[in-house]
Amino acid sequence: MTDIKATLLAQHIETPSWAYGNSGTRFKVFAQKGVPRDPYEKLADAAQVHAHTGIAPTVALHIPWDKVDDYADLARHARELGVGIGAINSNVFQDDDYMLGSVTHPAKRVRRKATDHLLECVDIMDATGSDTLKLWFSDGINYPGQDDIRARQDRLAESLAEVYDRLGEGQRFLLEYKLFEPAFYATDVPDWGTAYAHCVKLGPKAQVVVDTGHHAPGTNIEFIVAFLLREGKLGGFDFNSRFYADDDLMVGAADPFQLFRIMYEVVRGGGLDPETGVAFMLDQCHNIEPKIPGQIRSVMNVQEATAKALLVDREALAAAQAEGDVLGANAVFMDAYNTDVRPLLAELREERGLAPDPMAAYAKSGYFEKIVAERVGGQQAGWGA
Ligand code: RM4
Ligand code: MN
Repeated sequence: MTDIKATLLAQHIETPSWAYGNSGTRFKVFAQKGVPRDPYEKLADAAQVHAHTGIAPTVALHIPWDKVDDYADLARHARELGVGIGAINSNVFQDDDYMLGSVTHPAKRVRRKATDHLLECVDIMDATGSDTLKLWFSDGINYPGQDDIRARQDRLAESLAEVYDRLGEGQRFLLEYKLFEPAFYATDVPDWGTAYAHCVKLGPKAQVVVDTGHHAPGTNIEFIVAFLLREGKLGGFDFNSRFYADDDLMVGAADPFQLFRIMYEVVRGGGLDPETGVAFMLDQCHNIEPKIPGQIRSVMNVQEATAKALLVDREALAAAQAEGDVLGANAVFMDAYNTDVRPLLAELREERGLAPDPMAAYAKSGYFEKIVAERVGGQQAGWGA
């Protein structure tokens, strides 16, 4: 048990700055009270999640949503709040120039502009001390024949190579894939195989990031996780959950069993070992629920799934597997999943001087009332703000 507790304490879950801003669907964005007006206020909210869970010490930024004049100052502000800057997320999907793609666009000028943005993100990593760049491309085509699928791969490879070469010592990029949306016919990085192939060609500083909402329904995500970890190519996760498409709901809300199965493969593959460098990031939007508690709940969901995965009796499982004991092996697995780990986690928090129930502690803290009173006027942050 002490081993399990130590491992759980060492796990870091990164929250995304954009989760604290307003978000919505293409039908409506509902503004909420107390929402941050700038990146400094987003970091303050993220620090609350860390203060109550004890395991969310870094915050991912999204550029240009989190553009500031002085990134070193933003990083200093984060440190003062007790958190650090995590992955820098590039954004080459919200400029009019990118209608037909960014790094895969048929026009050289647009590709240059997109690649320059990615390079600028590496500059921001230098300024903030971030070691991870996350690349997601909305690039793709809507109609058969619209552009040359193969040429678009060439353009992608060229841009990735330029960014790769710019990475400094101790820096890496994570390439994210997504099956569809906004492109509806052929996405340029639609699956883990495409991302993996580009990363293998580039070298050790390029790894794949698995956004759990970016697959076709029914995809066995834990298989992908096991495979990538085995190859040393699992850079991290963008956790969220989905019922239908890329719903960006709270991780573990739609399918806690799937999250457990994913975390088991992480444990099995040594992915909790900090040296493996797997980043556990959230990529979510809280469209109708309050944002800070939404993040706290999500961090807790990942922690619960991790605890259950750590409880799998690996020896008993291996023995049953070796004997071909199908039902026995499955029973060992399900035993761990069916264990209520909430008392263990409450105990762990108390040992660390935290409240046993982070949700209740946040609600009691008065922070929400404070930001609602203080954050009047100005422009609330949201996608694009
Ligand atoms: C994309 C992708 C990226 C995230 C943006 C907000 O769908 O998941 O990781 O940065 O959304
Ligand atoms: Mn993502």
